[in-house]
Amino acid sequence: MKFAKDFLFGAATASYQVEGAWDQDGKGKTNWDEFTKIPGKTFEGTNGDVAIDHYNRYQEDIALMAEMGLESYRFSISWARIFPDGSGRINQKGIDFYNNLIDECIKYGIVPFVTLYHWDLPLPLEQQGSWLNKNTVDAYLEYALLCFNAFGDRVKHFITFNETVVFANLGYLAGAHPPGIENDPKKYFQVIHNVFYAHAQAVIAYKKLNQFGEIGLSNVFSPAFPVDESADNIFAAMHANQFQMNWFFDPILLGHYPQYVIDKLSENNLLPDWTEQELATIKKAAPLNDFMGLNYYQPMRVEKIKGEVGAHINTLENSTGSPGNPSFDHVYKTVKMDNKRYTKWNWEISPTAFIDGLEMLKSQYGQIKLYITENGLGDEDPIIEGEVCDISRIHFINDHLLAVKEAIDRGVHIKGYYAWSAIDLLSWLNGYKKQYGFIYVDHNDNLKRKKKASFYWYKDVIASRGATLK
Ligand code: BGP
Repeated sequence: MKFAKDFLFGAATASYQVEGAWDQDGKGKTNWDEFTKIPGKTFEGTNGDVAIDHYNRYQEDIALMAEMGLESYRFSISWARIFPDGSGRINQKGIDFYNNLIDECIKYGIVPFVTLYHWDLPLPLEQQGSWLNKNTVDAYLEYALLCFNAFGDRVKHFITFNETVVFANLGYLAGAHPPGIENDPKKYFQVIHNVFYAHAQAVIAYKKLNQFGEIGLSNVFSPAFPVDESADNIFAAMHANQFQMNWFFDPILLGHYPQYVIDKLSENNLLPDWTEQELATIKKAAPLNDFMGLNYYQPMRVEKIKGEVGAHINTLENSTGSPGNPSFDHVYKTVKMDNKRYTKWNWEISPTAFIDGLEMLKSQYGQIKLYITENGLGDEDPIIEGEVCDISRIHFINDHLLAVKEAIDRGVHIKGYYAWSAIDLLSWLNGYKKQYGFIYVDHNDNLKRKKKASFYWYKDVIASRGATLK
């Protein structure tokens, strides 16, 4: 039971969730710097002003990752460190920071896996309409090109965007992320299209540079399954997969949007404003896209709505993923089931659904190259006699890594696994009490780092290439 030598064992973070230093060395403000200051938007008003101060402590953090044997570190670049105004003026100190971070990884033989956009948008762009404004697409291309040119000699894996569905959904349907707009499906679909157009242009631009690296995008992977085998619920799952999966995977991998969703959107006057040239660019980029990143936490169990739609639950704890809400078009709702296991935040734990979903993906898209770019357990870790005993996390990652291996054995082409997260960090809406890391950060003691039980466990998994998984 060993993973291939070129399979990457990694772990991930994102700039806003770890860096802190929100105004240090010329960084511009971002949408999240503002949004988290609005009362009631985050758990106890937590924000990333300091986060875990990775900006100033990255050397210590990378040394710990190296000690764990991490083969690859997925992190994101904060656009506003490099372009404080979103475009135009360049802040050299921002470039220096990422050069140092990349060099530090390479010093230990850790492969840097870089996300260009993990939700923190320079504030001036947010104020000018965010992803609804096509100028943001142009600014993104300028930023992406700078990153390719500045870092592409050492970075051979670029992710253009992280989880479009999440920032579009929470930003324009649930109102829980910036810009905090509720129930506006027209804008929601427009944002997604603009982001995919930006992705396509970035992929084409990257390939022109001949840097001989890989480029792709990370999507949420939350395959939908019917709660039972009734025809209504099988239909509900098909509908959910079309809107939540195909709408996000088809344009990247096949170069066009799924006809089923296009038809539904045009019936309801919700089609994005797109041009033939934009659609042609998306088509042209698809075969150049090297991989798809999958962020898998849980599947969806869905049921067709009959009669009463029911209220939309929008608490901080559940707006990021626990079941119970109707789809925006009121066709189906996600359901918490009695016979399934859930985390403390009501996210289902299901390695089996992971395998089934991967099979589903293979049957639709063939043997595309995949990386699991996020997977992990959000928990409040027990501390016993001073030791962080995150045994539940060990079980979670163990079982999901076994699922990855099983999928590989069944012919799914997976080249790496990134646990979320390398180190405890800020959960966007749920503060610091929702932990994911292999390394604990003590917020009562000067952000001191401490290795958890899972740190030693993952170290053994990596060293044995998975042979120690049970
Ligand atoms: C993903 C995001 C990550 C991370 C993770 C856990 O959607 O890409 O940035 O936050 O979810 O989410 P949460 O912190 O809400 O538990």
